[in-house]
Amino acid sequence: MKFSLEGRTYVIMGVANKRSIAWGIARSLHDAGARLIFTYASERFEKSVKDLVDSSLEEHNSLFYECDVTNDDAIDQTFTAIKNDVGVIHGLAHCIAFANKEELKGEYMNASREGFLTAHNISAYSLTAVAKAAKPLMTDGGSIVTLTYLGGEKVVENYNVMGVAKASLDASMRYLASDLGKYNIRVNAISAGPIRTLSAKGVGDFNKILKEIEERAPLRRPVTQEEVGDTAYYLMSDLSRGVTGEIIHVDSGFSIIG
Ligand code: NDP
Ligand code: N5H
Repeated sequence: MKFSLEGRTYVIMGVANKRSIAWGIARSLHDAGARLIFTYASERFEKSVKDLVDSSLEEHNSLFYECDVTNDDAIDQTFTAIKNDVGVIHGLAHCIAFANKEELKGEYMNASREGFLTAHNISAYSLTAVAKAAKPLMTDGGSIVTLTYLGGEKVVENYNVMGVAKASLDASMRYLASDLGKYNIRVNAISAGPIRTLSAKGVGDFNKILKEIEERAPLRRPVTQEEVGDTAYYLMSDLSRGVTGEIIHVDSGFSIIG
């Protein structure tokens, strides 16, 4: 394979279950021969992530670490442990977001200060915090990929405070790309179309959202975790060596429709 990822190690943050976008990324990178390091928010997810990896990825030599991105000490400890255990990493996939459920309906104007700060803390600041912690491990250069959504660029019903947090995430991605380019570390975002994951469960009217994609998106169908995974593979590989500070829409073309 011309762009094999054999001999390379990638940190995947945000696998909750087999429907997670992070899991689509993990499988694409694994298929290209990469070694994977998984992080999860708390110990209670350790077994389910390990079981998923053991039962689904052939001949893996993955490693697992707990990392709650709201905690600076936890981030430091995680990346110190990764440095001690593997030394160098070649990329990181940040697939983490959270907002309180009550913020994801009605009018944005009603966002509480606490809800606003929680969404920004977990969904936007965390990229900057983990990029800073990962940088010393990327001594061969690297690629950082985050997951964003159209609601950060345009107003999307019910997305509310998450849209404002994604706008902050998108801008953080560009500033990080500017800071880290001199170390040959690239930073990009994938803007995914709606995918039914645990996070998407119970928020908004997902069937209505998917119906609109089927009727109006150029490709007339929703995207899959695999399609997002393959774009992450492109961004992690040398195929994308000239690309940084970019948002790639993997959304069946929906974002171009007015
Ligand atoms: P998942 O529910 O599968 O993943 C969300 C992840 O966020 C979970 O693994 C969760 O970890 C993690 N997380 C939440 N809080 C924390 C924390 N404090 N520390 C560490 N991890 C945390 O959903 P998706 O795969 O859909 O979401 C992944 C990304 O994709 C998000 O950024 C989302 O905004 C984005 N996205 C999703 C779209 C969709 O339609 N699904 C569309 C566009 C973008 P845990 O389970 O361990 O709590
Ligand atoms: C316009 C829409 C639909 C309405 C808004 C959805 C926003 C979703 C994003 C956040 C991340 C969802 C979220 O935080 C859910 C939590 O309040 C409750 N869920 C949990 O706590 C579960 C158990 C854990 C695993 O979830 C997290 N996140 O930790 C947007 C959709 C069309 C697209 C979409 C779903 C975008 C997106 O950013 O995820």
